[in-house]
Amino acid sequence: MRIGIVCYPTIGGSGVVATELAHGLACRGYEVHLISSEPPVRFTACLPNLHFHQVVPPDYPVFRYRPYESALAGRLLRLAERRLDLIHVHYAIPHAVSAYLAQQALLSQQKFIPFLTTLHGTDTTLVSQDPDLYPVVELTLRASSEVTAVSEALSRETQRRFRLSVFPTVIPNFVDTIKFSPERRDETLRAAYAAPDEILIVHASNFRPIKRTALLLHILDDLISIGLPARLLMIGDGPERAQSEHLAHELQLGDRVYFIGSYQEIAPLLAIGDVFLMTSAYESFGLAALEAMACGVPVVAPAVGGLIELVTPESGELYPPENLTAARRAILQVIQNLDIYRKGAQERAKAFDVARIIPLYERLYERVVHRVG
Ligand code: GMT
Repeated sequence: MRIGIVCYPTIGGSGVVATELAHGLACRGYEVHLISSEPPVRFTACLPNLHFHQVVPPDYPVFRYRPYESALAGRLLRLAERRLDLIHVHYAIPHAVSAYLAQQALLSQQKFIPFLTTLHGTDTTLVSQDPDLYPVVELTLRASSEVTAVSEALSRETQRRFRLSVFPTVIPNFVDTIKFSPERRDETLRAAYAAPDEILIVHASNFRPIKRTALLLHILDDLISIGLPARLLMIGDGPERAQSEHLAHELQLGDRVYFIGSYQEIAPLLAIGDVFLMTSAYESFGLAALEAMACGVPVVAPAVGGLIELVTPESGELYPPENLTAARRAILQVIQNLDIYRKGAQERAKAFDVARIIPLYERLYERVVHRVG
């Protein structure tokens, strides 16, 4: 089967899932075409049947914005004419629109190319709430041969908002438990950030407003004020990083917090943590939390969205969103029983191993292609 996978290249779970999926499918022998505006962060080409296609829309003085959707649609059409059996888009906006356009253009040649849409959260819960975008997303979700969501919570929420003929099929995020494992822990690396008797809290995100990164610093401040020798390692970059760094300065956190930016190889950084901390207002799944768990790092996170499905009482603690006292209690609970939670986290992550989840997509592809054929 020849599969076209469309995604964002930027730091963020949807691009990571799409890229790892493309890689996993290529390893299983499929011909995979990964299509994006630039090579996605985790993309490392090394398989002859995994092809990357960069879409660079032309510029012209008349354009205020480059016409990415149209260029992507044209590229999908050209690929579909010769080299694709189906298109799988990650993140509805604008990828599903481009896939739909390519599909319509092919229909005029009496050919049909099915497309699947995987929702990653903010595409249906936030962005598509714009009154201009809503009807377009609705149209493309209805035109998709299959719609998948990365958690039950997202599937329910999408259904509540769009009333599709069936609920989106749930296929959760996944992790390679060989690449992400406690064995990636390097004591020398850890010693660079924390002494053996200190608690190293780790966070990784794209610092978007939805991540509420300021709250992480307030939690750290709170822990220090009760005498806990804690440090915070902030991995990633994004719009609220500068603000967070400023807040850390105002709270006089000094070398208790490190902002280290983005890294392609994140597993060793996650693996040195004692707790993975999140403060998001919403997470459709929480891929970074899953990757930390696979490294044997328990998660403390707000009880929102897909995090409620991911974090079990054995693998971490959930707290009511924005309740910082509850977050502090949750961290203390975890660090007092660290060995038990470590094992629980690693065990829980195995349920989402790449080897279990990719076959769910394969089955879906088979169903779609046979329906067409
Ligand atoms: O979290 C982000 O801002 C990035 C976003 C994305 O679309 O790349 O992540 C979303 O998709 C991930 C992969 O499915 C999920 O693990 C994240 O929970 C989800 N983020 C949100 O829902 C905020």
